[in-house]
Amino acid sequence: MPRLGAANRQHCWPVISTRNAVIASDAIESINDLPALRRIGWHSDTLPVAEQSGDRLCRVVAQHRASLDVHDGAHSFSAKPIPKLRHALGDASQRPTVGDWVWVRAQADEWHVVELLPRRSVLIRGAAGDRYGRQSLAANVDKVLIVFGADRDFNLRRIERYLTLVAGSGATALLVLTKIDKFEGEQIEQQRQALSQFDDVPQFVVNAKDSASVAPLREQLATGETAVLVGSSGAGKSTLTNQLAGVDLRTGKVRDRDGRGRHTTVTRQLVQLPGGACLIDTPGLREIKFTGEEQAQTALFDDIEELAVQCRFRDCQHESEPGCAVQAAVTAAQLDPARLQSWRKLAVERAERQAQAEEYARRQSRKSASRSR
Ligand SMILES: Nc1nc2c(ncn2[C@@H]2O[C@H](COP(=O)(O)OP(=O)(O)OP(=O)(O)O)[C@@H](O)[C@H]2O)c(=O)[nH]1
Ligand SMILES: [Mg+2]
Ligand SMILES: [Zn+2]
Repeated sequence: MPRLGAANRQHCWPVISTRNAVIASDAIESINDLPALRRIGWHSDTLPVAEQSGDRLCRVVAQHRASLDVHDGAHSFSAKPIPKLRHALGDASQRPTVGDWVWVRAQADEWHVVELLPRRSVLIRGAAGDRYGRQSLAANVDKVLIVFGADRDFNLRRIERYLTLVAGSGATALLVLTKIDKFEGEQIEQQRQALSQFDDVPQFVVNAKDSASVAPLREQLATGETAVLVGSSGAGKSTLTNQLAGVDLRTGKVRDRDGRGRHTTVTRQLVQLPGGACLIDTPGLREIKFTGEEQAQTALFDDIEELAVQCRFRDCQHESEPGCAVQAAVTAAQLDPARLQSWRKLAVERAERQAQAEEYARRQSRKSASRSR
């Protein structure tokens, strides 16, 4: 059996290489231990049955190019996904990602990730680039914390994009405005007001560097829950992780010129909070691309959708049709035209991605049909 690292009691688990670690005396007993696994976010009162004795149920806690760091409730160690999981169906979102539950098996003197368990929730975005592709950002998460700074990072349209992405994930969104200590109260108040359009999404306004300021956010992260932080580079995700978890992840300066971060975090990583929740820090996203599978937004634009059903024509495009309730609201200054524009743009984009996804699926099935001929 490959060697295991000694049990790690810290909240942030430095991963022990399989090559030069020591065998922990409790390594065997700790295997598939329900209470231990519940402490790292396992949600059920029972455990699935292992295919082979010795298989270890683990959670993926970090993702590297060719390997994963996994945790079995007592130890963190490195394991390699078997080829089937590395190239899963050509769809990258089906490969194990941080937060996933996997079966890990000892083979020769290495640990291998042999199976991916079904996900309770997963945050997926369209992969960067033109080709149709999907990338999962985090799996089995309860909450997605959308983090943005009160500086030039503040952008309502971008928040709408994140909310759209989260809507299809099975997790709940929270908004976290950071860096409020750097700006006048008046500016923060304006931003708060602007955020009131997302009034059904819980909101937190914080100085990520100040423990008292993040206390209300900390209360949201209950024992056994998993949350993931997403947002642009420089938004303060790692600063928040450090504050909430009491760890010391690298954080980076933001460029004065344009307020952009420097992509300091490069790997996704799950850490445990003292309160018993798990938190996943992620690298800043350059692009929020849809997969086409996001659910049509009901809550995000419910004001517009409520108006739309009042239009005279069922197929009203809300442009210049007579009896258009949406245009009437814009004229009466009850609806921000930028929001209307955004609603349209997101719908068009989702439809385009959906068409791309269908085309991709057709091509894949043609390919597999010709292979089986
Ligand atoms: N004053 C103040 N500075 C903050 C706050 N949040 C983050 N910062 C600073 O903003 C910079 C970027 O923070 P990070 O935590 O590295 O940002 P990140 O979102 O992890 O960025 P990437 O890892 O690049 O995606 C650092 O210099 C932080 O100290 C805040 O609430 N107040
Ligand atoms: Mg970071
Ligand atoms: Zn209309």
